[in-house]
Amino acid sequence: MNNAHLAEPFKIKMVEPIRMISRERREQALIEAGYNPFSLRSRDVYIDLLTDSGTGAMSHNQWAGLMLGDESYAGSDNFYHLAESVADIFGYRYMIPTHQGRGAEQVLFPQLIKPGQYVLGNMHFDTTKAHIEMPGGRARNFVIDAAYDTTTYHPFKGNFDVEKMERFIDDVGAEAVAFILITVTCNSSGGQPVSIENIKAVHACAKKHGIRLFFDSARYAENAYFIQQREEGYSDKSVREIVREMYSYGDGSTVSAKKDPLVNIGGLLIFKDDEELFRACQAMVVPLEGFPTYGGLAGRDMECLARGLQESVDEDYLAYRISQVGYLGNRLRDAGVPIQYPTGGHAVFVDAGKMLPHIPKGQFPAHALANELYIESGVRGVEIGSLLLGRDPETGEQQDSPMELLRLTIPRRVYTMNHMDVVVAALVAIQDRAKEIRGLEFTYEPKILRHFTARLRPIETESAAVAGMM
Ligand code: P70
Repeated sequence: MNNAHLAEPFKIKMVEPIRMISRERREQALIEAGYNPFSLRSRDVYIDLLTDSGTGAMSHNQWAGLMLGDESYAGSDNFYHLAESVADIFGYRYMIPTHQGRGAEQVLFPQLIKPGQYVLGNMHFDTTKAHIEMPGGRARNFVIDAAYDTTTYHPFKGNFDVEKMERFIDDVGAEAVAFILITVTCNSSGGQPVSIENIKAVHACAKKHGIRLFFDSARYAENAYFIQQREEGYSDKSVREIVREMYSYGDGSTVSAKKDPLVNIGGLLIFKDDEELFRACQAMVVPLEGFPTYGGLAGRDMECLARGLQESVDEDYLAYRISQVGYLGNRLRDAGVPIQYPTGGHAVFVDAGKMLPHIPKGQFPAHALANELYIESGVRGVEIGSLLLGRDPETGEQQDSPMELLRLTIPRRVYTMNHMDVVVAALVAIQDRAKEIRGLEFTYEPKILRHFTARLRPIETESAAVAGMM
C-alpha cells in the first residue's frame, strides 16, 4: 500500500501551460537570482513547490462567487457571508478580514505584547516570529523533542512539550508571557499535526496561569484530518466537528486564508467572544489594513474565501490532498532520500542535514539542495533551516537551527501525481552526486526575514575545487 494514492476528486476545466527551460538557462537564471530561488522568475520554474500559500486552484463554485463581489466600501454583502462561514467553521463570533495572515498578526500582536514579554508556541513560523519581535516580544518554541528526529514515527510531531512550557512559565512568571500560540499544523517541524489531547493540555496550562491562548491557523483542516485518522476516539467524528472542537479551546486566531481556505489572497483575525479585544483590533485595522468590513480585501475576495472555508473541510478533498503529499514522501523514502517522517499535510521536508552532511549548517545545506534541485529539474523548493531562522535579534549571532530541511510544498489541487514523479526522479539523481554539492555564503544579507531577498554564492573550497575537476 506504500505507493497507493487516491485519484483526484475533481476534473480539470482550465489549464495553465508550464514549461521547462534548458539546463544552461536554468544555471544562468540561478546566477542572476543570486543563488536564491525566491528571486527566480516564475516563468523559469517548471514545477513550483516554493509554497502552498496562495498557489491553490479555486473551484468553479469559488470562481462563480467572484462575480458576486459587492464592492461597497462599507457593509459589503460578502463580508456578512464571510462572517457566517467563519462562525460555521470555527464557532467564533467576531471576525475581521485582513489582506493575509501577517495582516492579522500586525493588528493583533501589538495589542497583546509588552516589550520583553514572551510568546510561547510549538514552533513559530517566520513572519509570525518577526511580528512577535517587532513590538519587542520574544518568541520561544516548545515543540516535543520527537519533532527533531526526522527518522522516527510520531503521529503528532507538532505537539507541545507542555511540562517544559510549564517549567518555563514558573521560571519567568505568568505576567512575563503575553500569550500562547498553537500553530496548526506546525509548519516548521514539517507540516506536523497537534493532537486534541495536546491542545487540551495547552489550554489547561494557559487557563491555570491566566494566559490567553491563540491559534496560528493556516492548515487547520489538514490538522483536523490527521486527528481523525490518528487520534484515539476521533475516527467517527467529521473533520468539521474536529475543527470546531480544536477552536473551542482557543480565545481567537490569526488565519492565513491562502492555505487551507483555498484562496489566492486573504486572511482573518477571529475571536471566540472577547468583545473588548475585538473592538481594540477593529480600531487598529482601519489604519493598517482597511475599513473593518473589507480589511484589505475586495468584496469578491471575501466571497471566494467564504466558499473556500466550506471546501477546506471536504473530506474527499482532504483524503486526496494528504494522499498526494504522502505519495511523494513515501516514494522518496523508498528511494532512500531522508525525509521528515511521517510526511506532513502540505509538504514533504527533505532532511538536507542528513543528505549533505559535508556542508556545515552555516553554509545552508538545504538551500544548496534547493538550488541543485532547480538546476536538475526546474523544480523550486524552499529552505526551512538556518537561512530562514536567521540571527538572534539581541546578539546578532546565527541561531542554532535544530534541522536543515528542504520543503517541497504542494499547492492545493494544482499538480498531478506525474509531477510528483518528476520530483522523485530529480532528487534520486541528486542523491547519487550529493558529495559534489557545495555550501553557500552571503553576498547580501538583509536584516529582517533575510531568506526572502538574500543573495548568495557557492563557496570555493579546495575539496570542492577538486570535486569539480573530477
Ligand atoms: C508558507 C508561508 C505563511 C504563514 C504560515 C503560518 C503557520 C502565518 C503565515 C503568514 C510563508 C512562505 C514561506 C516560504 C515561502 C513562501 C511563503 N507561510 N502562519 O509558505 O501568513 O503568508 O498569509 O501572511 O505558514 O509556509 P501569510
